[in-house]
Amino acid sequence: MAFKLYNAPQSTCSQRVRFVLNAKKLPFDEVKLNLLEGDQLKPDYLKLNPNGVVPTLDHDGAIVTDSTVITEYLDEVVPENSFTPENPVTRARMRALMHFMDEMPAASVRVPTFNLAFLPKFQAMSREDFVAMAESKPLRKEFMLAMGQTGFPKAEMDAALARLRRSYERMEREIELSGGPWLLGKDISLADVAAMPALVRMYDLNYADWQDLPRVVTWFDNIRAQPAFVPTYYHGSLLTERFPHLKETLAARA
Ligand SMILES: N[C@@H](CCC(=O)N[C@@H](CS)C(=O)NCC(=O)O)C(=O)O
Repeated sequence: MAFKLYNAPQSTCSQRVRFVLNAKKLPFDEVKLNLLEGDQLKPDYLKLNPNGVVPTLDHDGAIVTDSTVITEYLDEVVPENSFTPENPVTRARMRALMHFMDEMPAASVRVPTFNLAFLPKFQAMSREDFVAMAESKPLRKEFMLAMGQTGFPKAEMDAALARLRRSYERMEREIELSGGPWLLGKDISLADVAAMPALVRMYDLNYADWQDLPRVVTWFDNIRAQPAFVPTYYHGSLLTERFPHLKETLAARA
């Protein structure tokens, strides 16, 4: 059984898949795409993933896309160290939470990420090059054009931060309801994995706005203490490791 993962070190969606592969101790070849250089938009890659995003998993030649789908797929083909509850009702709750994570924290985190980390790269481009790059993105064209070369305005940034805050509050309630320490109770599940990268990203950006939510604080400590965490977040996976300018931006904000 051979796994090849097309991904990017700093990509939050990729981090979900790396975590599950590492937790299951599955060796995998990693193809690292440079998203800022547009590797994800090259014709050969678009044949694998027409959305022009990472991650994409190649399992013995079978192509699987979309991070939450990939993590469920991995749990099906390698059920050992399962992340999926056996009870169908709990399993449905897990899937509903995975959808929530995609719609709320995972989507919202893009605004601070692009504004704080990636913007200088786009500002250095000519207007023509920037628009051509934005227009070539199958999924994110409008997102890129809305950001433009000046970044998302304050109202957009505030809205993203508010959506993130509501996501942490929802997590706090879910952990309380299930008895914790994980979202669905005593066992870690794919819902926790789906949530993880957004919180790690916001922590890295010095916006860990959940310190008054004790269950989320413990959840965050617990997920970072998982053996799969360190190999998943190898050097270069955090934005502050990859973009030296960020340290100054974040210090100026403090
Ligand atoms: N729903 C997709 C979203 C994938 C996604 O947005 N990937 C980002 C990195 S986390 C990407 O490849 N972005 C490339 C781009 O914006 O051009 C998934 O979960 O796999």
